[in-house]
Amino acid sequence: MRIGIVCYPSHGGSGVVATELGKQLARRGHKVHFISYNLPFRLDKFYDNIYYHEVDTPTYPLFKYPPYSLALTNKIAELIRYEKLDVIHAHYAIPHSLCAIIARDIAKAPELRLVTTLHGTDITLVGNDPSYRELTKYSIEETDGVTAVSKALWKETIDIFDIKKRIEVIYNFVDVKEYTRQSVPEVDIASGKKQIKNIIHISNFRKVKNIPNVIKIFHLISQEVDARLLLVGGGPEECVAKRMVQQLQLEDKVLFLGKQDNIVPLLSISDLLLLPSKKESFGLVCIEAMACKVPVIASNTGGLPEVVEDGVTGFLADPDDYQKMAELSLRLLQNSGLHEEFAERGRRRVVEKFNAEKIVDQYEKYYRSL
Ligand code: GMT
Repeated sequence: MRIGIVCYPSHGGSGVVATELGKQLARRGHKVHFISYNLPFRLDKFYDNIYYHEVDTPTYPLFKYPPYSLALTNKIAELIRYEKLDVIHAHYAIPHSLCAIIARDIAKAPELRLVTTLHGTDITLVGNDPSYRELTKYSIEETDGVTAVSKALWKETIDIFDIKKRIEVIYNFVDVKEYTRQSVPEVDIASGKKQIKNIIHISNFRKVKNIPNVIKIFHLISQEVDARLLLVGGGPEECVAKRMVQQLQLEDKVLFLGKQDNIVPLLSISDLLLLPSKKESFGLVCIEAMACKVPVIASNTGGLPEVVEDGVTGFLADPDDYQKMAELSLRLLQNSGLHEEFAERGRRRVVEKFNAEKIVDQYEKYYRSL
């Protein structure tokens, strides 16, 4: 098939899933065309069967805001004609889905199939805002196929937008050959003491990630065990985190590592992942961690209970209950046997349920069914 993938190129779950899906489809012989305003960060080298089309948004003094959505629509229409695409897969409803719908009309290609994958914030935060609500509902109803990354997101979408259309749940995935625990001797040495516990949090540091509770959980953990906190990623709540770290005098124990392209080495030296998000449709980082044998302490919201089995591959608690999350963390950190069981089961669960091979089969089958 000739497949166009429209996605956000930056660090963030939806862009990562879109890029990894494109890479896997290209490996299977499909021609994959990425359309975005920047090269997706995971397209780090030349891949056979992958093409990248950059959207340029010319501006003019009259335009208060650069009209990216229009430039994107134009680019998609051009590609539909020139590359004779069979499928356009839009990741994130706003504005990608609508741009693809209009582009199909412009290119007069009714046989082209449009697929939208809903990732979470496009529905629960952005799409639900009255300024975008009508548009989001229309996009969902007018694309040929819609998928959601968890049952929780599927249900939320139907409830919020009163959608009658069938929405297929296709879970996120990782390449389990790439995401596997590695030996990272140079980082182990840098930690000075091997027995120190590494607690990791990886996110875009938005409010929804509940960053203050990451720090509070770690603060309680660090009173009982020798530990340090690795904070990976960056965003608006970073300054909140820095202030709390200072107030709690944790400067020696918390490392702000910024955005990282390759997180496997960091996960490989980690003992626990914290994700106390207020909302989370899936939590891609949980399967990345579990694949690297890192148990997860997360909140019991959204799609997280579908990803992390409570008491089996990690523990779940109310996002506000940081004390319970700290207690559960310590239960794993202070019992190496239990920790190992959770770590092994986490890896097994990802291999069985969230494995790229299996999930990409589902997407391929879904395209063909349309
Ligand atoms: O985590 C974020 O806020 C970024 C956001 C995105 O659009 O990249 O993530 C959403 O999509 C990911 C990939 O499907 C999911 O793993 C995240 O759970 C989801 N984020 C939220 O629902 C808050």
